[in-house]
Amino acid sequence: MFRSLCGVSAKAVLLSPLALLSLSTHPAANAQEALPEVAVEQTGKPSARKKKPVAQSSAPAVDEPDVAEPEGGAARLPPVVGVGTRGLAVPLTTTQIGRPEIQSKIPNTSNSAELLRDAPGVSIFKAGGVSGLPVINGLNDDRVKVLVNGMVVTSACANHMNPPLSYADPSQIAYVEVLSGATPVSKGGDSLGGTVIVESLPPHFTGAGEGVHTAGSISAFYRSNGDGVGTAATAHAASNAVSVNYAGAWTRSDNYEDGHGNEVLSSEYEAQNHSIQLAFRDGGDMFIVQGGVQYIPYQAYVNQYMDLVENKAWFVNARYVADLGWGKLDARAFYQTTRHDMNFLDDKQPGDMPMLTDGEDVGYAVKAEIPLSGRDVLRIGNEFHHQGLDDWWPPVAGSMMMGPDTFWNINGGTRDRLGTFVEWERQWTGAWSTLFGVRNDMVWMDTGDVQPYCTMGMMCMSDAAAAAAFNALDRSRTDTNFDATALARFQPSASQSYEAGYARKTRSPNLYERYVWGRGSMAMRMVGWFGDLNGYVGDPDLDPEVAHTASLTAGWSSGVRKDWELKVTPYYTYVEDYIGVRKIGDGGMMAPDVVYLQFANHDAELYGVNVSGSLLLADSSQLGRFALTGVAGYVRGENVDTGVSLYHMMPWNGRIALTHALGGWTSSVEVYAVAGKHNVDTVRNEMETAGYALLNLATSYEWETVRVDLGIKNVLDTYFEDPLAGHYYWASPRDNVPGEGRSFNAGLTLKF
Ligand SMILES: [Cu+2]
Repeated sequence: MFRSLCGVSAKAVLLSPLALLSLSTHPAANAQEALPEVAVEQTGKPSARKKKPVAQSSAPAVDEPDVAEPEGGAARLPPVVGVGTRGLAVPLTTTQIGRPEIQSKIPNTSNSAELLRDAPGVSIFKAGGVSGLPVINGLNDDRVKVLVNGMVVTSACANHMNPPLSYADPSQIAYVEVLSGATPVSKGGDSLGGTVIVESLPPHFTGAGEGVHTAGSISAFYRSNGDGVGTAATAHAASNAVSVNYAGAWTRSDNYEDGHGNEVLSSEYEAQNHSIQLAFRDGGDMFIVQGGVQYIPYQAYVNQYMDLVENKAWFVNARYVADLGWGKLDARAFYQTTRHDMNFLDDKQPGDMPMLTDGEDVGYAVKAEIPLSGRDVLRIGNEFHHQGLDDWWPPVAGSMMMGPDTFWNINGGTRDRLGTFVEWERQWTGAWSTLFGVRNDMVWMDTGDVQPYCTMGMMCMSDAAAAAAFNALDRSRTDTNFDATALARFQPSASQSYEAGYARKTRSPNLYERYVWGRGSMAMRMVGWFGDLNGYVGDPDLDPEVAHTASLTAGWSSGVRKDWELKVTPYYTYVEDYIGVRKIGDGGMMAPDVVYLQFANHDAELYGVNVSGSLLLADSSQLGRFALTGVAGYVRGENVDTGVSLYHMMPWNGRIALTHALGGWTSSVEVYAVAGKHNVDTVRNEMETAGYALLNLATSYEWETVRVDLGIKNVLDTYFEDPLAGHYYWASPRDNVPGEGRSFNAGLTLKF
């Protein structure tokens, strides 16, 4: 019998459909209740409960409450339980997304960032088909800490075409945790907005005396819009002590059509990811080593001058999790290297302009969780991350501008960070708990001499002068950054919880923000991950940005059963030295829409509110469970120095879904609505967008060995422009990128 790759997915199906579909969990609501039992299960010991066949689980889990698993249980915990998975290390603002929800999204998207979209406060900067950039509470991209299996991976591209989440296909992901606002220092560092933790399909071990077990799955999907297809496969073998997992995925899509039936050029892509995981268990200890490769032969960019024409990467990642007498130890080490090639795909323009990047990320993290008493937990940790980057543009034969020399955009750039934290959590009474943490991150950055395409003649003057000035500088920089977090939670009953938090968080500039130097119009337009088609230059004297965030979360529910839930989180963030831009020129007659910008420190403030909730409408053994779930958010961000709106602030947006679940059958009718975007960054010529609403339908049925997903996205084929999609390369005069029109999506998964 197939018992699921990991136990997590089978267990998850036993959960209440309401919990499955609700994205507004507060996982640690019963922090004082026992969690260790779950932890043991998660480290691989299958429990008798999990053997219950999926198809027979017609009785919702809500009717059989499980005290060991507060609100959602196994699927709501990381597949491998390490440090920081309980109590205030999981603040009330956390959204945990389990395998069932992820699985239902696979037919709809190949972009793992889209998996986060339903979490309160999250929106996505549109990039290529698999490379969206997450935003949490208005703070985007590098300001969000993204950990894929604990690895810190940095975009190795001047357009951030290969952000961390682009290295994992949705089909390979088992668990996502999104922390917004005031995050514990144990999960922070070198970020401002929040933390995204993504974990792949976990190891699974057999019980004593069960012998060797094997399992696997193959799946395929089709999307009518863009003729998108994909396949994924998993294979698994396990004994009592050893687990081997393979997970691979391949996907491709042509350009999609908008709601008017027009093809949106430069939106095609193809990608494949493969990984192998080997895990060994000995009692409560586990050692996991994972290796993987990625190959993207092409990914077009609708809002950039360049396209990705090849991205090749591989990684090795090792982790050791141990339950020692004095506490829990969680240690990781990783290496990833990426070769990234940009040029023009057929859509964009003829000709040739190769731009190459070599990036590497190396690091370790050692964290420990030590129970000091029945009430106190101490978490300490030390981590190191090294980023190395070369970014160079070979000369183009016969070109006046692009030659005769190689353009060195970043030559031997390095960014090394050593982080150390200590965090103390105390359960004062049954209702009150607090968490205090401080951390230091030392950041050292440097880079080598640069070179323009040419040094003689009119065409070369700006870049040649800029290179000479840059090479004359002392470019090494050291930042001493301090973060602090304080959280207090008050939970007087199962139906009420309140949490107040303050966090000071610091991010040092990335290598591009500090060290990109070209002043020629072409060189500048090659830099920027904003999708605005403007040109950017760095500033070695940029200071780190420091955010002070205060937030309050109030959650109410009907009690343990959660027949209804409501959670509201208002927040305010003041950012000292926010890395924004100042205008240094424009495109003039030649390119009237383009502005040239230099990264610059300003003060900024952001504030907003996130709301989420669910409501059980009906629950009958014949008709199943009907529920409403909803999420809404608003953010406003402003440059305090100038009063101008920050770039890409998501206007009021929300989704409400009517869900139904009966046995293995789940369905939803969803309306997603976005208000018009009228607060725009006028310095960048950001354009306004109109409000819109989209209707989405989805249904799925899961038998023991077969799962079918059917859905229609944008049922009414509505034309819309996503407020964070940026500017359409093809539009003249300048315009927004059109969103995807209707798509019929289907997916099939076979398990064996
Ligand atoms: Cu690129």
